[in-house]
Amino acid sequence: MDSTDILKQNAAKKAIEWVRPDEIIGIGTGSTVNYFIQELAALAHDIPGAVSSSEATSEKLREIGIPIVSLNYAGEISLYVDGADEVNTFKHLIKGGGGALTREKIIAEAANTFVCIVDRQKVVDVLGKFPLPIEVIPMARSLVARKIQQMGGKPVWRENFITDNGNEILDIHHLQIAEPQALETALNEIPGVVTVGLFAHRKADVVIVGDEPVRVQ
Ligand code: ABF
Repeated sequence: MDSTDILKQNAAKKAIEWVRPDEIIGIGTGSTVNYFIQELAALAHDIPGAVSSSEATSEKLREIGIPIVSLNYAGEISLYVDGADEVNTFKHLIKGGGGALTREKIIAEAANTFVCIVDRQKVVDVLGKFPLPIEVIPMARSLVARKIQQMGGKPVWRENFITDNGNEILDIHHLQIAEPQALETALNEIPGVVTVGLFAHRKADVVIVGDEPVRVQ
């Protein structure tokens, strides 16, 4: 295991402190979350079910004996644990590097507490070095790309990638996101945009940074 993986695992271990028995939990996707699922295995008998953000996560949860439930069945959930691609000190996030941003944003919105687990390399002063993913309706891809160019971004089509919802992704380079909430609102107003990978309006409530020692923000 390399040193970044150790940091991810440390963050994942800490997040277990937020898990309460007998409550349905929301679980995201990615390598950091995979460490969280490993830790969750010891508590699986106390967890009635999980809302999952991807097929990959669902498979791992089934392996440890946690049933998958739909969000429509679960309603409001108390806890959502997920990773991110970048995090700032205000707990605003860039997510969607793995392409599952729409489900992730829906589950985050439904959760009372969103605990984000990252290694220290994901923490930045200003969001935007990591290209911002935007899920778009396929017929609107060029339109959305032109609008984003006018806003100063450089959209790159994630070719040969279709989301779980049948849509496409533009990754926006060259953004210095000084005002994350305002940018999220502006991007959401472009027709054809399904989900913006900026989580500023529904930001994380808690950020656990895998560091030496682990930091909770
Ligand atoms: C998901 O997984 C995404 O929002 C984000 O793109 C990614 C983080 O993955 P990892 O933990 O592997 O860096 O949470």
